[in-house]
Amino acid sequence: MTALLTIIVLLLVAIAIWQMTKIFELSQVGTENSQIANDKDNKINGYLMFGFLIFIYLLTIYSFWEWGDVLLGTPASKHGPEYDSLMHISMALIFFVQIVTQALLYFFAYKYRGQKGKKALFYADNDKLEFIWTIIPVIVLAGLILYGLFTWTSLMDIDEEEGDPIIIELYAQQFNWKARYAGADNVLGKANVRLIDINKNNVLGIDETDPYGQDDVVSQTELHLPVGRKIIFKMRSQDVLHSAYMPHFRAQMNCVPGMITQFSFTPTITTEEMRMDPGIAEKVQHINKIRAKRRANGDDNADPWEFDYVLLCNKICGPSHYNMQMKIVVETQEEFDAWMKEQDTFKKTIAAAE
Ligand SMILES: [Cu+2]
Repeated sequence: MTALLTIIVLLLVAIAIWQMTKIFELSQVGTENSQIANDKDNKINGYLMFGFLIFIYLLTIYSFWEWGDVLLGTPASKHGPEYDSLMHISMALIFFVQIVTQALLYFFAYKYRGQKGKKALFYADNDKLEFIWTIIPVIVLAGLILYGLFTWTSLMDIDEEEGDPIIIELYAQQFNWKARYAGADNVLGKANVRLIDINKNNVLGIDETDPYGQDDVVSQTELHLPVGRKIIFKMRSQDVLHSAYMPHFRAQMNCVPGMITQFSFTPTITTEEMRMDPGIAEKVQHINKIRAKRRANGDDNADPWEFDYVLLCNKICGPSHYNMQMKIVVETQEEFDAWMKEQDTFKKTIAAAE
């Protein structure tokens, strides 16, 4: 019964809508009701084109004004400024081209809007014009690619013989990082995922028989780096694709299961010094203001925050990817040596477990 009533009600509503549209149509008699755009319609669309141009320009300016401070601040590695100039030049070029081409696009859409009696000009081709708009992008892009390649070669400084580097392994797994220092001999012992033995605390699968591995030091919580020393990172992954991302040092490299990837940089600013950086100080202040408010409301994540460098994962590797991180401490060589002294070597860890 209810179903029948519902159907009847729906039917009546449909009839009412149909009747109302009929009345609306009748009331339109006498006004122009053509589907073909007239000069007035075209003019409105022409102005709307201009309106959209202004909208995207304003949106760009607003985005920079509102979120400009979340861009990466002072680079903390030797190659950082070089990397930043490549980024800035590329972005400046993109913005310049985008501002000019968008303005031309919408200006011409307005200028050549439809008008009664106006006919499009048939213009087959123009070799000179085509040459110009081909050769300019070719030169600019080739220059940019060459500049990028030179920068890349200069950044990928993984020569172990030069500059007295420290070799550190970054080991990625769902969802944490571990760091392995090569020890006094500065050579990492062989390691394989099959040799992982949790009972012996051999979390990285270091080969117990390899003499190079005996003095290796594994850190599961913090990555300590001495300032001014070249560091060569060797990345491994236990399970899926991860990416070691250290934004303050302008460093990122994928961690691929079954192979070792490399990256190197020289940290130039200690954690203590970076905390004094005006950009960082401002960020910390801003976050602590938010945290103070949370504290007042009794929410969690409300403790005052202090800046630390961080190693993040930059490949979406699973549900806890967002929190896959490790604190990085950049300190003086003396502080680094003192920290290293407190760490257990692999040999000691194994002996303790047995
Ligand atoms: Cu990951």
